[in-house]
Formats: sequence, C-alpha cells, structure tokens
Amino acid sequence: QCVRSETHQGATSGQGGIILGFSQIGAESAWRKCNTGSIQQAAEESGVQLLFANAEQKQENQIKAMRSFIAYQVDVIGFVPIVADGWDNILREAMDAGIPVLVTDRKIHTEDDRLYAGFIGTDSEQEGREAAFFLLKKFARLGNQDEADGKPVRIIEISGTEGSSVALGRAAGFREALADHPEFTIIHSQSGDFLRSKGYEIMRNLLEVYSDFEVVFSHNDGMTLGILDAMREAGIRPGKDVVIVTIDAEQAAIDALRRGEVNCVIECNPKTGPAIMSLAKRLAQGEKIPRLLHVDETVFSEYDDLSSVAPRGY
Ligand code: GZL
Repeated sequence: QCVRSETHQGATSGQGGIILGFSQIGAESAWRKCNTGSIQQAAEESGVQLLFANAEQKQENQIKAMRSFIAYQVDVIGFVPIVADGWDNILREAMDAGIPVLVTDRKIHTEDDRLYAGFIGTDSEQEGREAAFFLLKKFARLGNQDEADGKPVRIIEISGTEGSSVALGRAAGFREALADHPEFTIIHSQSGDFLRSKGYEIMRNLLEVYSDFEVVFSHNDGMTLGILDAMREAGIRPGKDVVIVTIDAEQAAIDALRRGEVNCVIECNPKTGPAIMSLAKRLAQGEKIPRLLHVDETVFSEYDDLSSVAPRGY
C-alpha cells in the first residue's frame, strides 16, 4: 500500500539496522510517489536506517547525493537512475569505498557490470510489447488484419523521459512487436517526460497538425491524463474515436478504462520497497544477489472484467 507521497531528507529512525542511502529521482508522477512511499514504509518496517534524497529530476543531484552517502559510509547505496548513461564514475567511487550499489526501477548502461551488485525493477521492453499485442488484438477484431492491404493504423507515441531505460525499453518493445505488421505505423513520437502537463500540451498542439490517426500509445498514465483532457477539449472521444494505450496502472487510469476513455492499461509495479530492503540487507551482509530481478506485472484491457480490480493504492 502506498501510504506516503511526500519525500523527506535525512535518516529515518532505525534501531541499529543497516544504513541505506537511497537516491530517488523526484515526484513526477503518482507512480513515483507510490514507489517512494513503498521504499520509506518498507525501511521503517524492516528497521533499515534510510537516508533518502530526492533529486528533483536532475542527474547531477543524484550524483551529489550518492557522493554524500559514500562520505557518510552507508552500508549500501540504492538509486533510480533517471537516465541510463553517465554513472560509471560515481559507481567507481562507491566500489572504491567498498559500498555495494543496488540499481532499482530504471536500468543503466555501464562499461563494467561489476560497478553495481544487481537490478530490481520492471521490464520496460515487455511493457512495450504488451502495448503492441493489445493493438494487434484490437484491430484484428476490427477486421484490419483480414483485409489483404490492411487499413493503416496510424499511431502517435508520447514517450517518457528521454534517455531513460524505461522510455527506450518501452519504445523498443513496442516497435519489435509491430515489426511484422507494416500496416501499423508510428506517424509521430515525442517525449512528454512522464509529466501530465506535457502530455496535455503536446496533444493539444498535435491535434492542430494531425486529424487522422487511430491510436495514441502513451508511456505513462500521468501523460495520458493530460492527453485525455486535450482530446475532450477538441471534441474527440478518447477510447472511442482514438484507441488509447497507457502504462503504469495508477487508479485514475483504471477508472478511465472503466469509463471507456482508455482501452488498455499495462501495469508497471511501483511497490518494490520490501524487496529493495531485503536485497539491501543481503548486500550489507556481503552476500551476492541476482543480477536482474523483474517484478510481476499484468495487463488490464477493455476485454477484461474490471469489477475485480483491487484499489491500486496510487
Ligand atoms: C517506470 C518508471 C516510470 C513510470 C512513470 O518503471 O520509471 O517513471 O512509468 C515514472 O510514471 O515517472
């Protein structure tokens, strides 16, 4: 359950437990706030002393926080890399200080895999594939697949933070799963940085340029909520006039799915706090941990019985 959304600096009370320095990227979405709440609650419940730093969406703030964790001689460092590149130097400093590093939620590119102990988070490529699988099913049912020439399915993609493994992975998985279906074409792709305000602004501008497209694929629910606002203002019925596929599965997206304003919601699980604390404790004991742990995720669509979907907690 994600009970807290505010972020705070400084160590929480812990009774002599390990000290985990954690660099979170910010509070850009309901998903992120839930992820933070999960980490803070799990630390309290597991007696981990948490030094929590909010980077306000800036990689340089993450690097500064990680450097302060090293100076503080924490037992373990955990972080969400806002973008995939640029971490090798600070990771080398942590390794030289003998502090193991746990990468969470988003992945990094590194020249030396020994620079971090392991990763736990979501499978962004699979999330992108699931978005494509839904569209293949949706348009097959609409008869597009039966016709030899296959009516064009024109897609606008509103992607996440540029350079983040999540935006790169969702885009790659989506394109991979549509590669053998040339009638599906991405006519425009643009980053909305996972922000609702940018989703709204981008869609409002695009609707002045594009009038004929069948699908919007949005990399997160926050941007999708802005996209829905812009469509309604333009007299477009999202989910009916245009198929909407979105990722995260925050409550507002499930509610929109129930209203028929969204057609498919792909879950991206933010509640990794307990697993992070368990892995941090193992690292503090000098144990090895798995290099790659993907959390369980599901897909909700208009073809499902949505009455049984439990409250999302974010
Ligand atoms: C996904 C996570 C993304 C979410 C967004 O693993 O990194 O960042 O999809 C969040 O809502 O801002």
